[in-house]
Amino acid sequence: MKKYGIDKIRNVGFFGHGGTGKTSTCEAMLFNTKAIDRLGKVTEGTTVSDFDPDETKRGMSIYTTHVPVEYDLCKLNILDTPGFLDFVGQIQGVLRVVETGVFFLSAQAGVEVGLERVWKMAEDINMSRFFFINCLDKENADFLKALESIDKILKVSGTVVPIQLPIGKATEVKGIVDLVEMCAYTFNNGTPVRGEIPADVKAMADQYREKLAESAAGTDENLIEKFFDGKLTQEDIVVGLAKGIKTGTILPVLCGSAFKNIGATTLMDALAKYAPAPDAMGDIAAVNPSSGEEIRVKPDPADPVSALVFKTTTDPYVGRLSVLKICSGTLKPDSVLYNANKETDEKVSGLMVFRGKNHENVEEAVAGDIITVAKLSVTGTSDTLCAKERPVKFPPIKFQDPLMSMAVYPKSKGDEDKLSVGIAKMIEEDPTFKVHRDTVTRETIISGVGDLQLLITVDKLKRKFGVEVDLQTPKVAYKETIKGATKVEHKYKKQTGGRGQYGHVCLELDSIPQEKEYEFVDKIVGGVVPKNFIPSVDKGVRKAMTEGVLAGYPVVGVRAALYFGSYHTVDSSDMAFQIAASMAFKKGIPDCKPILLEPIYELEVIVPESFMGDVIGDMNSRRGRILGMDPLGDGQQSIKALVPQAEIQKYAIDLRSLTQGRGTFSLKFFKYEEVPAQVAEPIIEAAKKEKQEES
Ligand SMILES: Nc1nc2c(ncn2[C@@H]2O[C@H](COP(=O)(O)OP(=O)(O)OP(=O)(O)O)[C@@H](O)[C@H]2O)c(=O)[nH]1
Ligand SMILES: [Mg+2]
Repeated sequence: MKKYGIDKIRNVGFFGHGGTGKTSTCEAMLFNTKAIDRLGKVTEGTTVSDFDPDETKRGMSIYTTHVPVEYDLCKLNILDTPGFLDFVGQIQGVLRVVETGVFFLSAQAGVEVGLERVWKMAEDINMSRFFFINCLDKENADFLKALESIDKILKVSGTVVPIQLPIGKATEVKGIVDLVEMCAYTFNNGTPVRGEIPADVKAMADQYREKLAESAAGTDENLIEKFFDGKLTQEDIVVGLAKGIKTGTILPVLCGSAFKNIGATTLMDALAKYAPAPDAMGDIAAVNPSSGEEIRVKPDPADPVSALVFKTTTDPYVGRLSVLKICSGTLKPDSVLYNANKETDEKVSGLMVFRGKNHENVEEAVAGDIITVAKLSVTGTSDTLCAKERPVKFPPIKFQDPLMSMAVYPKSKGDEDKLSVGIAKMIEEDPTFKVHRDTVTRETIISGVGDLQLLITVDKLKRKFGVEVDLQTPKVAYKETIKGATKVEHKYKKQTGGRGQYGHVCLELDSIPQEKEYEFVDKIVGGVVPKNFIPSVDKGVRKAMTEGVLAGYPVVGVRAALYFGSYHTVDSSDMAFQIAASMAFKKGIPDCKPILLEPIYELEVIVPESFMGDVIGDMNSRRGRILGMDPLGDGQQSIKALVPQAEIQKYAIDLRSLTQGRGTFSLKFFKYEEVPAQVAEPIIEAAKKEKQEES
C-alpha cells in the first residue's frame, strides 16, 4: 500500500439497514480498483469484508471491517458496518472515527428501520453525509420514491440533493446520469464509460441539475448572485457542493447497483472529490488525564502522537488486534506509547493495515489514518494511546447497554474454566457483550443487545474455544420476606455419651423494610445466654436466611431479637447456639406471613406515536404499571413503566416484532416488590417440586 498524506485520506463509514448492499459495494470498489481480481459474493461467503466464519455462514455482516480502497491518489478507509440491529456496538465505535458516512438504502424499499436507527445514532456527530440508493436493478425499484422516503422518514437538517440519477428502470437499469458534469455513465465491468445523457432522462436531468445548482450556490453569497445572473459555472457548482457537503448543509444522493457493478466507481469518485479529509473537521476534544482540564488535539502529523482504539479483535495466529484511529502525530513501529486510561506504557511493535482478513505491514501511520496494531498487553476498546510527553485522553466511546440476558451452561462438566476464558475474550471484542454471576440463582448470565448476538457467541465459544454450551432463560432472582411478626422458641439438645450439645433461644421475629435486609437485636438480660454465644445466635439466623421457607430464596427484611434462652455450662457451644437459632427461625417464619418478592425494573420505551397503543396494551399484559408518557417532539413517544423482570426476559425480541424494529428501550433495576399470590403459587410449587427431586 502506498503512503498517503492526511489530505489524501478519507475515513468513510458505510451504514444502513441490513442487506442494502454495503458489503457488496465494498467488494465492487476493490474489484474496480484492481485490488482483487474476482468479484466475491455475500451469498457465497467470498467477499473481502464478510470473511469471518460467522458472517459467511449467515450471509450478513456481523463485525465492522476495515476495507482500505486506493482510488485516484486517495486512500478511502471504508469501515463496512453491519446493518442488523443486534450489532449496533459495531457501529458506535465507527461513528467516533469517521468524517464521512455513506448511508445506504435500497431503491426497492426506501428508508428502512436499520437506517432510521443508525441515522438517529449519528444525529449529533459532526460528519458529512452521503446517501447511496442501491439495488436500482431490483424489480419495483423506484429511485424517486426512495429519495422521497429520506426526507419523509429521516430527520434531515440539510438539503437532500441528488447528484446522480438512474438511467433505465429496475431490471433495465443501464447506468447513471452525473448531474455535476451533466453526462451519462454506463459501466463496463465496473469501469465508467462516459456518454451523452439519453433523451428519455434529459428533462428530468435538467430539472435536478437546476436544483443541484441552486443548492450549491446557496452555500456562498457570491455564488448565489452568479446563480441568479445565470452565470454559475460547473466549477462553481463543484466548489459550492464541496462546501455544502463539508458543512452538512448539503447531503448528496448517489445511486447504483452493487449487483450489476453500477455506481461503485462513481461513488469512490465522489468520496475522493467531496468527502472531507480528516483535518477538515477541526480539532478533537480531549482532556489532560492528570488534571482533567479540557484540551483540543490538532489532527496534525507533526504533533505528538495520540490515537483512539475503536475496535479490538482476536486473530487465531497473531493474537489480540487493536484497530486505532491516529488522531494526531505520526506513529512508527517499535514505539512506546502511554495508555491514558490504564495509566501505563504500551509497546507498539508492528503497524499493519488490514483489508478484510489479509494485512500488510506499513512503516508509519499519519494523523487521520486507521491502522491495526498487534499484541497490545493492557489496551482495550475505547482507550487512548498517546505520546508520554503530551498525555491526552479522548472521551470514552458510548456503547449500547445490554437489553437481553441468557443463562449459560457448559454441556460437559469441567468446561467451566474454558468457558470463562472464552467469554473474557469475547467481552474484549464486543463492548455490548457482558457477563456476571447471579449470586441468588447461581447462574452465569451473559447479556447483549439481542438474541442473534447471543447465539453467535455460542457458536464462537464452540468454534474458537471448544466449549459447547446451552442457553436458557435466566432464573428470576426472587427473594422472600415477611409481613407479620411472631415469638418463637427452640431448644437444641443432644446427649450422646460424652459431651452433649445444648442451645436454647427465644426469638422475636418482625418485619423491617426489605432494603435493610436484616437486623439483629440483643435483648438478653441477666446473662441467660452468655455474651460469647450471642454472635452464634446472630450467625445461625443469617445462615437460615439464605434459604427461605417458601421457595428456598434468600430472605430479607427481617429483624430477629433474642430476648431469652438458657445454656449449659459443659454442653453449650457456638455450633449448638447456631443450630438452635437457625431452627427457631425456620419454625417461626411460617407464622410471620411470608411472601415472595420479585425484581421490578423501570423500563423506558421509545416508539413512534403510532405504536403507543400497542406498546401500552402489551405492557399491561406483562403486569406493567405505566408511570408516564412524554412526547419527544419528533413523532416519538417515551413511555415509562415498572415491570417485573419475569415478564421482560425477552422484551428485546418482543418489542422488535411489536414495532417492526422501530422501538428502543432501556432498563434499570428499580426494587423488589411482592409477587401477587396467584403468580407466586406456581413458583412456590415448582420450587418445592425441584427440592423434592433433588433430595
Ligand atoms: N439485486 C441486487 N441485489 C443486491 C444489490 N446489492 C446487494 N445485493 C444482494 O443483497 C444481499 C445483501 O447484500 P450485502 O452487500 O451483504 O448487504 P449489506 O448492506 O452489507 O448487509 P448487512 O451486512 O447485513 O448489513 C446479497 O445477497 C447481495 O448479493 C443490488 O444492487 N442489487
Ligand atoms: Mg454487510
